[in-house]
Amino acid sequence: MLQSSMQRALRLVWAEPHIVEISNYLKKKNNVLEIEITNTWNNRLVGDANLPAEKRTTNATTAPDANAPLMPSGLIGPVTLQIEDPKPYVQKIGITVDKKLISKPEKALVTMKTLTATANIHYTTDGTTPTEKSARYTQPFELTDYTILKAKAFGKGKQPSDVAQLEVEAYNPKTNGLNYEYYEGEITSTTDFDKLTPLKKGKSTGLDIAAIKGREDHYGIRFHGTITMPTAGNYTFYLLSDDGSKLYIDGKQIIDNDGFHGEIEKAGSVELTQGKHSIRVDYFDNINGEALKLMYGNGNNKKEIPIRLLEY
Ligand SMILES: [Ca+2]
Ligand SMILES: [Ca+2]
Repeated sequence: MLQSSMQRALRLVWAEPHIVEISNYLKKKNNVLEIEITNTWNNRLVGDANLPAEKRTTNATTAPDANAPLMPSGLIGPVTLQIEDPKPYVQKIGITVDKKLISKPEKALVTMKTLTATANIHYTTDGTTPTEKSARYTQPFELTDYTILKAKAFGKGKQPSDVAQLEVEAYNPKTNGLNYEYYEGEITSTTDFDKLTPLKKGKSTGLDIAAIKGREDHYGIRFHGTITMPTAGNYTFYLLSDDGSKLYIDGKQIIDNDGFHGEIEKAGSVELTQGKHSIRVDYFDNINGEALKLMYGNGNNKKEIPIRLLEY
């Protein structure tokens, strides 16, 4: 006899196979399963034959006598809990792309794959979670602009895969990037720029000092343009440089990482509205190594500023 923790008798089993389905009786935690074993009715009759008539609980017309041997009884084997496998998951999707940064009008070729051969992959390009109603992936396709790809695979009799995600960056080289002025001299602070005349001016894809510098040491670059904030919020900027640098947004100094030093990162926060803001980064290298990197974050994320947000 099996009993659940609610003290409900589940079933009496006395013939093979000794299996009881208990799924419908289980609650989430702390189930107590008790198994009570009774003796065989043959042994009961032998036992009763040894008792005075008024104490017997059985009444049989033919019964073994009091000296008949008892039959083996009790738990006849180990008790096991059989747990069926839950529905298997569709294998996760691999998304690959031939380029993660598109310089328009370049295109990126996207390929998706799951090892569950019978599953269908569905995807979105607007950041929403894919459903079986989303576009179905049938063959590699091209992207022409910034895209957040999300894909999920669905298979018959299986649970859908996890969502796979990939971000492809894109920028227009005609409009995205920063203007620069390039200086040379014995520079030990970005304030020295005011005393110098730029040797050249131009447009740069981001803060690309290697593409601009005319010599290994003793030069400075002023980058400027606009940055478009996708949403309003409190943004933290992180400016890393060797040697000195400063960040200005809307004409206001946000980070002072100026001076003659090796690679150092400094941070500064600012409340920004959605839309365009002027941005300026002053940077110089005195001697030895050089480095310049600007990252930003809103909350816990910290990433490089996408070029598509910067304009000349
Ligand atoms: Ca150098
Ligand atoms: Ca240096």
